[in-house]
Amino acid sequence: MKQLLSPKQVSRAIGVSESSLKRWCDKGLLPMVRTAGGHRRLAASSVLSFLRNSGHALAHPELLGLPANVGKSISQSTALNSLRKAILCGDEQSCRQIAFDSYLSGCRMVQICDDLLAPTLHEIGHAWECGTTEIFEERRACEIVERLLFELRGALPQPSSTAPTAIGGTLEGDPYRLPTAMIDLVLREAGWLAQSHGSSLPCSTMCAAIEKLRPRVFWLSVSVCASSERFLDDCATLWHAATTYGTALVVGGAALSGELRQRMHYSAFCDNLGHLVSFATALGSATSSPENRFPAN
Ligand code: B12
Repeated sequence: MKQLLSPKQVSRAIGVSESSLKRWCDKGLLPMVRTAGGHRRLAASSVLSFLRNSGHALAHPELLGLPANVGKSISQSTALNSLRKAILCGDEQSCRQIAFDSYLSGCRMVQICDDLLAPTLHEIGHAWECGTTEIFEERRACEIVERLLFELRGALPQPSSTAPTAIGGTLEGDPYRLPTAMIDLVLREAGWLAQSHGSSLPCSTMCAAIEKLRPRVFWLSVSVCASSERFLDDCATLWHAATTYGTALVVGGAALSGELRQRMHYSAFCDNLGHLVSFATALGSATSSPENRFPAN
């Protein structure tokens, strides 16, 4: 998606006159920035946010760098059914359209991840288990979702440099990249300076990241756990680093059984990304004043 747009491009994309657009800008409905040369520019993320809030149609989405048919209102059940079909046949453009239509229809990123992308991937996993889906279809679906997450991230405004920070990823031996990329996306939407460090990270480098970056939150996504003992050792090391630097350790993922959790320390466990966002929002407001930090017990 194009990041900065001229008033002319935006007015043509929305299908209104440049003077109407400037009026919206003057009323503060659409924030504008000026380039070093004094030219007016609009951030694509602000334009999308204006369209979401106003329900205004999009006449030429391609001028914003979006697929040509984006901008139709779509219900969640239609989105889910259409995404299932599109992703299985590798129709990436339709997947992109469904994701952006959902976003423009008012769906939050957290709903897109928890209620649209995750169930679609769960189904693909089930179909693979039953032998009705080929491995290549599963891998292709993952590649598509990874690219979509990256593009959806580009649709969000840049977080403020004073926003609380969150980092995270998966431990060595856990190759699952999508949950951690989704966490990055939903925390950014919630106004956090979030950055996924990806998958298969040695525990020592996670601790080094906590020490160097001093995040408010470190998330650990756990989709597989080959050795419980090694995993629990790593978790104890991570917990020690987190408490040393006043970082909240948030854990989640399909492989985190109740049995494992009973033997670990963490600040919060969440079943889904909606829970994570609620926790982060409470933590973010509780720690907005510097003297009110999360206690490191
Ligand atoms: C894609 C995929 C892979 C890909 C991943 C590629 C990638 N780039 O990520 C690869 C190819 C690596 C893979 C490999 C294997 N896979 Co696989 N895989 C999947 C699949 C289809 C989707 C996984 C996914 O991304 N889901 C989407 C995420 C977003 O959903 P989620 O994990 O449930 O996460 C949600 C919540 O748990 C939560 N959450 C997750 N993490 C966190 C973290 C925090 C902090 C919080 C708050 C919340 C949270 O929020 C998310 C959104 O709601 C699943 C099916 C499934 N049920 O998920 C099988 C699945 C997990 N795989 C399975 C299997 C068997 C394997 C293999 C053993 C296959 C093989 N024989 O080689 C290997 C094992 C790899 C290994 N080293 O361990 C089985 C696991 C069965 C089991 N119970 O153990 C599943 C369930 C498929 C199935 N139905 O049989 N797989």
